[in-house]
Amino acid sequence: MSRRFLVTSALPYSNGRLHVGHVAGAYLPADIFVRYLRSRGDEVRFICGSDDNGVAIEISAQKENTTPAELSARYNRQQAADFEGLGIHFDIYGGTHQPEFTELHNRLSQEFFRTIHDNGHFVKRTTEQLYDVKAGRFLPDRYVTGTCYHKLPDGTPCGHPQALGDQCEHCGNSIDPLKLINPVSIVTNTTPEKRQTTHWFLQLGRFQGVLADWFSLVSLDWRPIVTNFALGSIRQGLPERAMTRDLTWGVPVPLDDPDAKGKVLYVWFDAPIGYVSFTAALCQQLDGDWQRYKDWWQDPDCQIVHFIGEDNIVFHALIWPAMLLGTQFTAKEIDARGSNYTKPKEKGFFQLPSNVVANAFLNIRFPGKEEEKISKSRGTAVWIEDYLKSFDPDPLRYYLTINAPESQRTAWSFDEFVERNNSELIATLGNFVNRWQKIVTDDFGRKVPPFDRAEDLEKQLLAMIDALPQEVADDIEATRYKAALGRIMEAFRECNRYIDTRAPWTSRKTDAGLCAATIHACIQAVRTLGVLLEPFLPFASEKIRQSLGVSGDEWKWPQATKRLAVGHALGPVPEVLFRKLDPKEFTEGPNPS
Ligand code: B3M
Ligand code: ZN
Repeated sequence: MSRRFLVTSALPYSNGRLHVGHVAGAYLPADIFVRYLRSRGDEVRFICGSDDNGVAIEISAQKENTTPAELSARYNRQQAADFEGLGIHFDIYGGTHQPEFTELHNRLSQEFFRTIHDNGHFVKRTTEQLYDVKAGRFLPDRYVTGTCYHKLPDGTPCGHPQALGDQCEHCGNSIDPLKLINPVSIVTNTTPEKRQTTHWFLQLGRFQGVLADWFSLVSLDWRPIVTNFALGSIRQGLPERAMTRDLTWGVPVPLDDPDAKGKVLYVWFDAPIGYVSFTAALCQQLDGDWQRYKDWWQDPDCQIVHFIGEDNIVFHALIWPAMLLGTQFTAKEIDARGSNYTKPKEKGFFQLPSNVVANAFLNIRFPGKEEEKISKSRGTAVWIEDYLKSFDPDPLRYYLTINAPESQRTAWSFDEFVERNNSELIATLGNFVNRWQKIVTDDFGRKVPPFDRAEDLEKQLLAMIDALPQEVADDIEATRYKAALGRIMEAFRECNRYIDTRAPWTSRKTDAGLCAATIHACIQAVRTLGVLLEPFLPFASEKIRQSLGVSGDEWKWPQATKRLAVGHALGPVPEVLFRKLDPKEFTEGPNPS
């Protein structure tokens, strides 16, 4: 039975290049999931694009002495190329302020804002904000840094000296810039003063009960890193949050109100709507009707899955669901529900996500150094653009999956990357695919040999292989990508032990029938494993497919255990699947962007 999925990856800010930490967090796991769904025959739309609005882009443009439009167009193109190079194929790569997308994006974002506004979920408030006298402007969130005022779970102060005006990277809490200790304007490096300005505040507290009830329904299937954070925040109480900003770069506030003049939507208000507006743009391309986005977003039969990094949990698991509920219900209706969530059964309402899959951060370890955080400014990163100049995508996909920060931080280590490439991809996986190639060519003319002489050992091997597609699928469905790939690699180890035992290079002279059955079993094992590898290592999987002479249509999950018939003509001996790496290739140290 085919299912329908809308899968999104967090929209990268278009003010920087992508590094391995981004890829490990929100993009590679999503690509694995999408490739798996497609292989199964499910219907999927895979959506991404750049997050172009907001302060971060404005600040970077100022630093690079250019305009936000130029800066974001440049990085948007670079990011799209990086993803393609890694084999991460989105159905659309939009951008919230790219010329082809702005009109639809602004229209949908403004519609969201107006609907939520008319449903009574905002309170308009004049409050004090930090104002940079020297620059003559208000300082929204990210224009301010200072010392974090939050407490850590053990009750001690966080005290992180470089907390940003919207979020503290150390304790993960969101920040009210007015509460920062010793605030500093990043525009002029001066101490800002407080002045009055008017904004629209989303009343998140109103949604607490409904959100908690929703979590009690879904959270069993979600990663604890997400549910623990979300439920913890709900327990503490969700504070109201301003959804407008004193900025010019962004989506204009769509209200006929003099106080709205010169203001834009908060970037975290319009960014998740980018998922919707890019879906609409894709529907325009595919169906000639952008309104068809509703088939994906407002249909209870479609599952929406967001892939994100751990710092985005609050936005995807709490604020975004509150926004979605706010388009459907008035404030009174939410109040009347108390803490009772029911999934709408009929079409026409925005669906809450079926899953929000977050990964922890990836740290980095340079040879001979301590593990440290990936940092753009310190240059402690592996940039995708640089990586792809010298290396193939599959080894990176492999390492970032087998070492994925699924439940806690892990680190990219150069030595381990090389070691795993050489001992796992080459010595285990590639080796098994290659070991019997010469025999099948020389003795069997590259045709699948007979299986008549098979004994228990062959049957056991293939029984193990036959059970794999379901086991790997169960892991993938439960967002355990690392375990899924680990299982496939364990099967390759088992296959190597099998062929060691059978030693067809000997039996070809002593027992041609058993040799034939051995090679037959190896071919069928690789046929199955090759299909299961596709979501993880699509490039190697494709080479394996060609070497087996199997068509693309037959290279799908449901056919994974369909045997290749005796006499089936294999394709040519596969090209080298993985190149041996030398640790010396990675002697370089930090490389600032
Ligand atoms: N632009 C990525 C980040 O926080 C942020 C994601 C938006 S997803 C709607 O680094
Ligand atoms: Zn903090």
